[in-house]
Order: sequence, then C-alpha cells, then structure tokens
Amino acid sequence: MKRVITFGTFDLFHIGHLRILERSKQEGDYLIVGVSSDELNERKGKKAVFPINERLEIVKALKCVDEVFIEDSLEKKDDYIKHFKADILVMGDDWKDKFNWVSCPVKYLERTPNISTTYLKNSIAMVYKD
Ligand code: C2G
Repeated sequence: MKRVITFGTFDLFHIGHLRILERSKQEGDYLIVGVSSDELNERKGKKAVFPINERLEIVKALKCVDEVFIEDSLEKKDDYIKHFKADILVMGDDWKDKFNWVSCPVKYLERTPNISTTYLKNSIAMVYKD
C-alpha cells in the first residue's frame, strides 16, 4: 500500500484545495494530510479565518482523506514523513523545489488556476464592503 502525505492550511476551503487532495490521493492508496496550526500560520505571516480544529475537521471529513494531523513546523516535514511512513510527499507547485531535501520522493502538482484563499478574502471584502 502506497502512503501519500501532503500539507496545507486549507483556510476558507475551496475547489483548489479539494482538487489537490483528490490528485494527491491518486498518487497512492492512503492519504495523510498535515494541516498547519494557527501558530505556524502566524510565523508564516498569515492569519487563518477558520481555527485549526475547524480546518482539521473539514479536511478529515473528505472522502479522499484517510488521516489528518496538525503541522507545527515546516522544518519538521521529514519527521512527519518518517512518523507516518509516507512513501511520497505531494505539494502544489507554489512550493516547487522547496522540499527536495526530504527523505522520500516529492511530486509538485500544478495549482488550480484563478482561485486562492487570498483571492476569496479580497472578493468577499469588496462585494460585502457596505
Ligand atoms: N492549492 C492548489 N490550487 C490552488 C490553491 C492551493 O493546488 N488554487 C494547493 C497548494 O499548492 C497547497 C494546498 O493547496 O499544496 C494547500 O494550500 P494552502 O492552504 O494555501 O496551504 P499553504 O499555506 O501553502 O501551506 O507545509 C506547507 C504548508 O503547510 C502549506
């Protein structure tokens, strides 16, 4: 059984998130997803709208996802890979070559165009400004 691992914040869950998780699952048989903690987001200079327990619950409920955990640190990627015995790491290509140092093969998948959490936040702010 091939075990796939991927990571993300998955805030304001959208179609780009769903597609990368479904395509990650297609790389193997069992999909493990690390969801970034609120503290990790803050360190990355981002603030999630939905708190970690809700983002975790949404991702866990998806048919293509087998297991979830909280990602505390970007530097611990290889520890997570070893702990969950992952055979491959899959990330969107906005992270291209950023995680080539890990101990398993890495595949960067093309992002879904024209959608992102930042775009959603800006659209909502514009449409509902009054
Ligand atoms: N994604 C995508 N298409 C989009 C938007 C996002 O394929 N239109 C992918 C990203 O490439 C990433 C995943 O969805 O692989 C999650 O994206 P984010 O929630 O933005 O996660 P990020 O902040 O990049 O956190 O350890 C790495 C981090 O935890 C990743």
